[in-house]
Amino acid sequence: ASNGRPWVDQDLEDDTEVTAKDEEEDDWVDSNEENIPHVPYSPLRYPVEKMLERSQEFYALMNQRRTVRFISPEPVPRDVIDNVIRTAGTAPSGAHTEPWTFVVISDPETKHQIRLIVEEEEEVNYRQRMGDKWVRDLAKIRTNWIKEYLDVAPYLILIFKQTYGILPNGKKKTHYYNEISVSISCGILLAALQNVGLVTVTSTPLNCGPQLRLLLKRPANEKLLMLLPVGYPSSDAMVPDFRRKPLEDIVLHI
Ligand code: IYR
Repeated sequence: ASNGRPWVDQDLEDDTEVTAKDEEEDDWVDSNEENIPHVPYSPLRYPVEKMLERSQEFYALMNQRRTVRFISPEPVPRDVIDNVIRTAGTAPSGAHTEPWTFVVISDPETKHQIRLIVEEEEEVNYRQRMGDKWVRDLAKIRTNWIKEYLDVAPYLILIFKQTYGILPNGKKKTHYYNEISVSISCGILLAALQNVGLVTVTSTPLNCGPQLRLLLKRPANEKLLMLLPVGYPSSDAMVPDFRRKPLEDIVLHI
């Protein structure tokens, strides 16, 4: 299916990619930015001691991150959310196309509409689509299709990947590696949330993308990649007592 689109890695391909047929249709343009200047770059360099200390501290911070499904309704400053999304927008992207849209929902009615869509689909997911093995594999996490956090969290951030760009003149622009680019951006977003003491659940609601896209009036080139409810953890939040693999089990030095 990726014939003629060498930037689509077959291992990463899914049915939300632009198809070869879409491409034939019309109106694709080349970048006309070949004259962008190149400028010197010399960021701060740390002494080795400082590097060690910073690497240890950042690891300690990130190692505290947990997926939390119990989110407090307490308000979170909008400026913090803006900065977290600015940070996510620093991710690298294929040919610097920045193929992401972050939709931030605080409106209670819209959050509730999202909850209704997600719970209806998730009930079918758990009862039918996922199958017995998947549901058994999830038992240890104690989840089900009821997602209270979708009403309760002060913000829902829906991250869309732009499968192609649309220029002001209506022409289409290729968004190389859009899925991995937006996924990296989501990872940076998770780190930025952790950095300010907020929590989330990295949810990828199965079969909800099209309905949520329509609810939020997003264009057809945008596909839902992730839905993050964001807030402070509630005071009685619980998480499974998971352990992480030790370094020896995840690294190979050659
Ligand atoms: N999307 C469902 C099911 C689910 C799937 C996986 I894989 C998880 O790690 C957790 C949940 C839900 O959100 O409940």
